[in-house]
Amino acid sequence: MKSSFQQRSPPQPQDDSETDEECITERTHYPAFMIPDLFTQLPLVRDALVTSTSQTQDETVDTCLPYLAGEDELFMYNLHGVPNLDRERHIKFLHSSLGRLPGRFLAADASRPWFLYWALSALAIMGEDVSSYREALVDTARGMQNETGGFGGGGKQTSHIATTYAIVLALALVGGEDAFEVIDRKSLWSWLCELKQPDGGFQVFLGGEEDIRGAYCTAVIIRLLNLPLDLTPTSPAWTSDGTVDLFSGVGDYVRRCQTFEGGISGQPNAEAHGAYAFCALGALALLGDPRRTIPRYLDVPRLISWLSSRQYAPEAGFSGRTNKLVDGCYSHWVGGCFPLIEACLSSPGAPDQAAGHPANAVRLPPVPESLFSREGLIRYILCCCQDQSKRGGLRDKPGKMSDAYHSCYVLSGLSSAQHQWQLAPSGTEDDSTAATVDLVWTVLPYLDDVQVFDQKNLVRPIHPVYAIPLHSQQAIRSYFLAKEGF
Ligand code: FPP
Ligand code: K
Ligand code: ZN
Repeated sequence: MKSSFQQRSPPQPQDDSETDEECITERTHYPAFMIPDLFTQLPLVRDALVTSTSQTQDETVDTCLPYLAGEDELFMYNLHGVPNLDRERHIKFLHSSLGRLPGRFLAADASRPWFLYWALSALAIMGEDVSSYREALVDTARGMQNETGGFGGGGKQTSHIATTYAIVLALALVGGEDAFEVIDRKSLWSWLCELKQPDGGFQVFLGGEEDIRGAYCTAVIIRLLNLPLDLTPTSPAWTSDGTVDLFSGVGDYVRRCQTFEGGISGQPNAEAHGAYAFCALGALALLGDPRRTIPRYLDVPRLISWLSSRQYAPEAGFSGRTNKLVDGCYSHWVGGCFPLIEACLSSPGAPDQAAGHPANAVRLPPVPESLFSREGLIRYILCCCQDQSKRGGLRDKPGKMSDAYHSCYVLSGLSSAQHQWQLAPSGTEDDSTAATVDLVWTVLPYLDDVQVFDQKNLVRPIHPVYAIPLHSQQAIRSYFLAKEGF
């Protein structure tokens, strides 16, 4: 891949006036030099059957190619054919998304905690200090909390695991005691116990559907807030012998969500989707040392095969499921699975995987290099996912409007592509101890690849499990670890 470049030389100046400094700085783009053919040409082997699926796929390639080939008029491309991350515009877009929103957002009222997390997270990834939002967020979050535990989208709205997860992450992002103390941990814990089901999974709200989002969001909340794992006697999963806790059966629930394709579905016996792959890995990584829990419950080689199939050429971004289109948000949901898997496979002291899933009876080899094309994902993100107009923000693909959701997950994916995480050797075999929960994660910029972006485009690392910066995760967890009782 690296040897095959499209050799395009910059145009030679026609006369003297073309060479003066001013003319060059005014030019809106440079011809791309070093773009591997992989990202500018259709795949060599193509299925001849034309269907509506293949047609929309071809249209998507047509839409993306000019951006990937360095031909968009509004971008300034570097010699690799990659534009800069337009931080200034994205930051402006995200700050204004945290202000008053126009009336058409009324329909999204129940998702207000999400909008807060998405915008704050995107800003934090770009290095912005979001603590100035603390006071406003504390006020807003108070009004979203229900006495019965959990947070809804706003005053008097039903508590939902996803909005609770989003607001907890948002509070972690702004940080500080005032933000942490908003959360009524005792009622939150008893509400989670009500959501816990006898089959190991969680309902997403009382009486609502049970899916893998419930397992991941609950695990994140429990760990960040250092909640007890004990069940209340009124929990649907409670047993009198005291053997069942909030984490019992979660691993088996996740196992039942792995499909024949190798990917993960939202519930057992449904279609594999990238968003749920991230939830599955995240949930398992929070049960204990992910080097043991992931291979114990998942067929890792098949999962890696499915995850890898989500990255397309020439677009180089990820799709969420088989036969669907690339979309910037899967840079996180799918792309974000790789740093965690890579860390599990390559960190020194990784335990013998042969003890895990039967399919792993053959030990997985250590990963010598990236399990996905980081270069490709970075190209898709910087070339195709930036709104290059005044509006700013990041998007699904060219032709789509930018929004806070895509800004958050495109930037999270960029962070995953630019970094490499490692887990310190773990000394204990007991998954339930705090020692395995507080594993030591370290991160470095990813260096073993051709770096197609300029150094100033490096964004902040985000934690491969909690999807917030490491220091924010550590601050909230250590705050609640230091607390006795509720
Ligand atoms: C399909 O959308 C999308 C899904 C089936 C799952 C969406 C779920 C999430 C993005 C997040 C879940 C995680 C948490 C932590 C709450 P589509 O049909 O519009 O898109 P597609 O064509 O790309 O599949
Ligand atoms: K989509
Ligand atoms: Zn999307």
